[in-house]
Amino acid sequence: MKKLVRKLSDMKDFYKSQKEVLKILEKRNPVIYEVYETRHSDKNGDLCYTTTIIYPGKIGKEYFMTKGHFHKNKNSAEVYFGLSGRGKSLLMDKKGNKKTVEIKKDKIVYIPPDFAHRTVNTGKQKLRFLSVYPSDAGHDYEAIRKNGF
Ligand code: PAN
Ligand code: ZN
Repeated sequence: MKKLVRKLSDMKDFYKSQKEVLKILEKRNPVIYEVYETRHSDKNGDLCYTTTIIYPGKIGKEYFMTKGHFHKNKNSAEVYFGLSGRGKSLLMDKKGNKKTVEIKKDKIVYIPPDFAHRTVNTGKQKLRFLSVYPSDAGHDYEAIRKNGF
């Protein structure tokens, strides 16, 4: 299993208020989320699964959230399964059509192929969810970093 920690300094561009980001970074560098990934191989047909933990909190008016990405391989769908906490998954296709889906304990969120996805912790507790996706899906963060949701 691989552990990834995303602190505010790792994702400053992803937040709207740069003023707020810099103000917080002057004093501290909070952990926004952690990802625990299990990958058996990168082969087509194999699956990857991860647990994401998003901490509660806000940067200005925006809640703590994941960076968000499209899958590089456009044919790759994904399933999220809520473990604890409360939040929203934001989905968006290449034409800009958007959908917001609630995520909480025991709730399944289906992410269709070629939909960007970001998850936001709107609650007071940690938001934890499991995700399952093709091992060769790949992650493309650039479009979201530049244009947001
Ligand atoms: C998830 C995400 C995870 C972190 O496993 O990768 O929640 O979000 P970011 O990758 O946007 O930082 C997933 O959607 N995998 O494909
Ligand atoms: Zn994904």
